[in-house]
Amino acid sequence: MKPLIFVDRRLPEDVKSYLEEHCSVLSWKPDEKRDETRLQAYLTDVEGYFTSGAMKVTEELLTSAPKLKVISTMSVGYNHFDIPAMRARGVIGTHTPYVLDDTVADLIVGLILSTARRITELDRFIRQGQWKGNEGRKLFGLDVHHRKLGIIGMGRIGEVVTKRAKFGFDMEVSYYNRSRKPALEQELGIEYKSMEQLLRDSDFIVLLTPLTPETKGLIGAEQFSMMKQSAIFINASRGATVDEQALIHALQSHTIAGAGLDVFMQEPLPAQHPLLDMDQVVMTPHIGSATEATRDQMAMLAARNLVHALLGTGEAHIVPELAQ
Ligand code: 8YV
Repeated sequence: MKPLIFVDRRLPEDVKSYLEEHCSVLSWKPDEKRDETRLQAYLTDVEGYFTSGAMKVTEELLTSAPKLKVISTMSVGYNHFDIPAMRARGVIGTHTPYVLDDTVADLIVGLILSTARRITELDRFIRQGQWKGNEGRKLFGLDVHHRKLGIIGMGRIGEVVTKRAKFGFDMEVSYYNRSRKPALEQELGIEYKSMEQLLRDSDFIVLLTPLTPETKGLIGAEQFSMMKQSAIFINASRGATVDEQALIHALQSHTIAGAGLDVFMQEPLPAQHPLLDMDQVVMTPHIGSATEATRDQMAMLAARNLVHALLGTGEAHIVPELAQ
């Protein structure tokens, strides 16, 4: 008998067919109101759950799904998993590494360039009819090429950002990571620095560390105070890795020059948020991996992870904390 699963995302046809070939699939009905109570009702008898970063896997949700064996998230980040609760129940969690690295790296480069060269701000400037000519130095930005890039959290995405930065923009790249990576230092010609040194030296600081209890609020007032006044801070990890109030203060007080942000404490960003008034901030609505090709690959990988982990028929990308 095929295992019963619940899918709470809309999926491409080929991914749907693949899942239906191996599983009995439940999913939201068109126009059905999606809330916790209904979700928990769907999960009552399922062995597999296909989800994404938007849905928190809580103790309560797990309690409502006593037969659950595998949760497959269509995201590389899995801070929405309650790891201890899943471990206690023997529920496997899988995620989608590798397939989104280049796409996220492209967006990070976009945020660096847009912030340094004020692309979105100056786009607004033209649209608002402010371009009269003879602007003098008013529209000048900061160079990206040959500047210093510091990456905090040197995983796979950090590696591809490094390649773009070094070989595309002749940047000098340094990194800080929990564990040092000597082979990568050799291969890419990058330097390991303490977090403090990296913050003090870098023109562009890119935060890429996953959100864990250890990295929550990793960058706060003290860290911003170490950055150059001309520094640009980029966050493409999770909103909660940064103390957002401290970031707002650092921007308002010109402790740093600007920020490029794809992630926020609260998503969607609430109306009247102080970041909305800052021209030196470029924001995107958590779209790091959001291209059609990459999201399709993530969907198929998440589907394979779910089927493989449920049926034991192949490799599944189990999140490291639950893999042992
Ligand atoms: C996902 C993300 O791309 O992959 C991640 O960790 O940051 C998310 O944006 C999104 O949940 C799509 O499923």
